[in-house]
Amino acid sequence: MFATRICDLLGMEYPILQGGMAWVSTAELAAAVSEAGGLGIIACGNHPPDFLREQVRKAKELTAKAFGVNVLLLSPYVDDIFKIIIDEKVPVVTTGAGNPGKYLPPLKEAGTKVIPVVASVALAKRLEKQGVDALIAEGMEAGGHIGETTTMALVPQVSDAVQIPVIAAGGIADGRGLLAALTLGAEGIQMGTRFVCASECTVHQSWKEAIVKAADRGTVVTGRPTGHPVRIIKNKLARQFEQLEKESAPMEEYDKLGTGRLEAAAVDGDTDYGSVMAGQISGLVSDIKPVSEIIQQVMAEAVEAIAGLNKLNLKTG
Ligand code: TUI
Repeated sequence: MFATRICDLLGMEYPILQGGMAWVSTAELAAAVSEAGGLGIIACGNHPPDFLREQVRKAKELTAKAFGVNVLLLSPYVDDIFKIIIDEKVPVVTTGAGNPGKYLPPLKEAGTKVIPVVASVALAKRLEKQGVDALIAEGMEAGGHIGETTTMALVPQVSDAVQIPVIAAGGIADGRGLLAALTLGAEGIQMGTRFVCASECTVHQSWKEAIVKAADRGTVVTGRPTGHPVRIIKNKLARQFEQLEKESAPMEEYDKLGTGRLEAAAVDGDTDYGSVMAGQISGLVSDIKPVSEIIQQVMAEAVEAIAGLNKLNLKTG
């Protein structure tokens, strides 16, 4: 059921990727997702290269299945990170927050599948020409660093513009979202927020609880004037960012306010002044449970959603 080109490409049972979230997507979570039939992804964030090597080796101990690594293209260590990915023969790479074009030749040479996150049709077309294997079209409903277009508008436009498989991301946390994404032309989904609230996720419990508590308007976009908008849970830090915008504060003030805040949320559980990144779909996430249960539930809900559509008697013939 739902076996798309993405499943063949990445050797997965279900067309479900786990988002590569800095400070959240560790080897434990990634291995659990791959073991459960999806594709788990370790995030590099701004961590030094040794962190990645250790995480990749840990994931290899925890699962024999394929997993991926997400590279934040803004990282100061990006060149060394790609060297480790090639050296450790990581099978799949996703990239975020930029254009990975110049890194493609060595990755392709090494046989690594490359799946960049895009927030626009223009970048999607350029990257297809440059030979990437698939694309993740991520809407602004997502948590963390985001583009400007919604998933509903972006996914069909990217899907029409390229031949390679497209994975939808941003605002998806259940089987209805999976079915909707397939309807829009995607061949798989990536979920971030839903997997933060997995038992195997090593992030501080307070971050998970903040998502469970959040309602539909529980997140806000911070840092727009810096050119790097980031969606987080509405908290005291979010209000401080809002104040900077009101004062038209200089860019250095944003950097000063943001430094160390992601670590504070992930490690110390500071949900007041931490950068608790989460998507708009937080309001739909109401429990913390094992990865295998999340994936099985999403697949069952997608089947139910088809039955629901059939009840509408949509047949045109
Ligand atoms: O990368 C993400 N989400 C992230 S990265 C992150 S760590 C961070 N912390 C503080 C500030 C900034 C980052 C937290 N969340 N998602 C993938 C993503 N990529 N979303 C949007 C984009 C994107 C945006 C523009 C991809 C390409 C792009 O193109 C730029 C270009 O050169 O055309």
